Amino acid sequence: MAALLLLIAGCSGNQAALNAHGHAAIALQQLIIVMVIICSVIWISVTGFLVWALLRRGQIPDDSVNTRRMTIFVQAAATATVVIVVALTLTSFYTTRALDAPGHPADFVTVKAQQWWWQFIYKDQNGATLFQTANELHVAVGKDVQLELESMDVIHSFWVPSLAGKLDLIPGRRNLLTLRAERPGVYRGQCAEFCGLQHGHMALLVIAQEEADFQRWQVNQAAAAIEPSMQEADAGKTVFNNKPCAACHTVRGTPAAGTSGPDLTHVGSRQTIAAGVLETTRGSLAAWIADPQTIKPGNNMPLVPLTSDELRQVSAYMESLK
Ligand code: HEC
Ligand SMILES: [Cu+2]
Repeated sequence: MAALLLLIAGCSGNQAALNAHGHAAIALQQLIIVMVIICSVIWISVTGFLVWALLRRGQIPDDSVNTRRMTIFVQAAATATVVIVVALTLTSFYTTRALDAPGHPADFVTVKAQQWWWQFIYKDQNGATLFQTANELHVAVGKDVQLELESMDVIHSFWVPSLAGKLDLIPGRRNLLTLRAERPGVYRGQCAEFCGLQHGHMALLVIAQEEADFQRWQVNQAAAAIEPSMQEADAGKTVFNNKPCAACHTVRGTPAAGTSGPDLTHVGSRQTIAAGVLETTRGSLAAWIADPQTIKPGNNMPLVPLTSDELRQVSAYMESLK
């Protein structure tokens, strides 16, 4: 009983296929429920017959009437099996096919998975890049967003269970997934295909916002980084650009234009850093920059030696990039 309760408890929260808030996830949830109900009914009846047969063992005369009844029963059961299997197959086929049908996407995002973080490139209708961000996808409630899934290295899998089904990101291929959140909220996702050491630390958040909030967010993300107003953060900007940081990271509006790490133009506005490993705070930024390899062993950001003053300044700068 306790185990059952634990299992059911796992079906709530913001990362659960049975707590669906996206059109695709809702369709899949209905499919799961139909399958579970039908299979449960079958399992219970088969077990019931088995128990009945065991209890009545030796009590039913082996005469021609019973043999005929048995034949009819077996034929009926075989027919029912075929009908149910075909019906379930068709239901499953048409449900998943409906999810693949091209909708009328309002927004377009290219998702580039890499060990071990998610790059999100927002594009306009014509495929021109608007801006990019990392590990945090914002969408407008009720609008279809077309995700173009690509991988920079190995196979990853994009799965936000409360919003949609799972789809792989495969090197050299382009997979399309349409996402539509029906309710505002923060939905968690996770890479769902083992992709190396830090696969377990490759999470993402989908933040579904009302249209006006989403527009405001987009305008802010598309803008260049704000100039630090505090002296400490300004000193941090200099440190950032003089150290190897700028070779890997872009901060739009500054000389930093590296592309191998996440775009940091608005890193301070994101809820988490390092693909969901730490909540974004001044302290966690400092901890990450001081020693990324202890926090996420094997990840592609090396330890860059800094003095304690430089660390303080550079983390103030990162935090200021809202
Ligand atoms: C060799 C390239 C490289 C260098 C040099 C580098 N980084 Fe990174 N950085 C990365 C990569 C790759 C990640 C993503 C790691 C992950 O989540 O797996 C990252 C992540 C980050 C993040 C978290 C971003 C997010 O949204 O999750 C911050 C902040 C950051 N780096 C700041 C810095 C600072 C400050 C420096 C210089 C002291 C620096 N980085 C040097 C490659 C680099
Ligand atoms: Cu993975």
